Amino acid sequence: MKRALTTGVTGQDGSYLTELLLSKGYEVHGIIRRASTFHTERIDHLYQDPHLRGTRLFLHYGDLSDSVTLVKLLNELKPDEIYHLGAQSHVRVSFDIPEYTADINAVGTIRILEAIRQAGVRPRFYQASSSEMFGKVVEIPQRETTPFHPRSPYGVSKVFAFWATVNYRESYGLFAANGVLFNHESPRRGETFVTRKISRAVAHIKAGLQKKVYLGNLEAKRDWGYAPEYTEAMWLILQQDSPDDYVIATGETHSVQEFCEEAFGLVGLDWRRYVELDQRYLRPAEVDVLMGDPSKAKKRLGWEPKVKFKELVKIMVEADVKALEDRLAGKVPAVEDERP
Ligand code: NAP
Ligand code: G4F
Repeated sequence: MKRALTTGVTGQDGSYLTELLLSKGYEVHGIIRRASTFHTERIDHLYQDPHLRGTRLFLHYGDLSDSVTLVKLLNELKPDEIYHLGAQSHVRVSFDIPEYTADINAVGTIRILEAIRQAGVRPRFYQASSSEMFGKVVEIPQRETTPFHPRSPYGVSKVFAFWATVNYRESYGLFAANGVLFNHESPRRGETFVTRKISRAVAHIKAGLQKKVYLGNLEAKRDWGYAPEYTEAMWLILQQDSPDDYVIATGETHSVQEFCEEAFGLVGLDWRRYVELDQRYLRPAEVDVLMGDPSKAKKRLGWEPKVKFKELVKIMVEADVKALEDRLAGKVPAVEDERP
């Protein structure tokens, strides 16, 4: 039985990846941060499964700021594969907390890579790199050879982590690989990312519980894919004969406004009546357009996206409408969606 260690196990991608690895027979160990409230709702269905609990899914307290624990866990667990997904992953927030973002995303990656060396283990290592590294893009579509020009502390931190991964591969012969993933979404997407903010707002507005949704730049364009398919790509990247870096994307790009049109349209509403601009959601520097070229992943990994834009919006809106209906049926009070 293969053993995987995952950082960011409580996040969107961590939860889908854990499902995938368990379905493939892996023993999965996840690192979670201590919090004052529960924050494992994305993996509770797995952790509470009586067939898995304490047998194939294990959670360990740790933090990417704490190298001692990382070394200790690697020594104890000796994993075959490490999926490094943990990060301060919000681009807008990275302008507010740049030092923390750099510490967790950039130095945190070095901490894990060094922990691997110090523990004397040879796991395969996956780094969750990001299309944000392309930033002010010099070509469309972006591919593995496109130069980076990050536009946020988050993007800068991910460029550091990308090159740290390449450097440990070249310096120490580690099987260390980057997945350069373009935006990927799902009903488990964090509520402050734009797609989920819109799909939740559509559900609340349709139910008469919210009047408006306040957004920033509607003209930004993103290459949005479906998260469960992207975690499959992560796994494939670590199953190759040799480590390499791959762009994972749909090859399409759509604006935030198009997302609004499609999402409100699905419930018969005109988005223009409900979407308002709030300057607070604008960024000091914006990434105007992202569109990836996944042809290397198709050729080498046999990976191809199946869910495209319209189906993705439908999956997310339908999930939020249903989740709200279920909550209301259970008489759980709905919460107005206006978080930073
Ligand atoms: P997410 O939902 O925000 O999850 C982030 C995870 O990192 C959470 O489990 C979080 O734990 C954990 N984390 C944050 N700070 C930590 C710390 N100091 N120590 C340990 N763990 C910490 O992000 P995601 O969308 O699943 O993305 C996964 C990874 O892919 C991230 O590295 C992200 O930057 C990268 N990425 C994402 C996309 C995308 O479109 N989703 C695209 C490209 C790259 P808590 O639950 O405790 O907060
Ligand atoms: O949903 P977003 O916050 O995602 P963003 O900034 O593209 O970052 C996500 O994708 C990256 C991959 O490229 C990941 F690496 C990263 O971890 C994260 O998962 O914003 C998308 C676009 C931006 O242009 C933003 O300015 O939507 C625009 N936007 C407009 N109004 C908004 C809003 N973004 C947010 N979060 N909230 C708004 O109200």
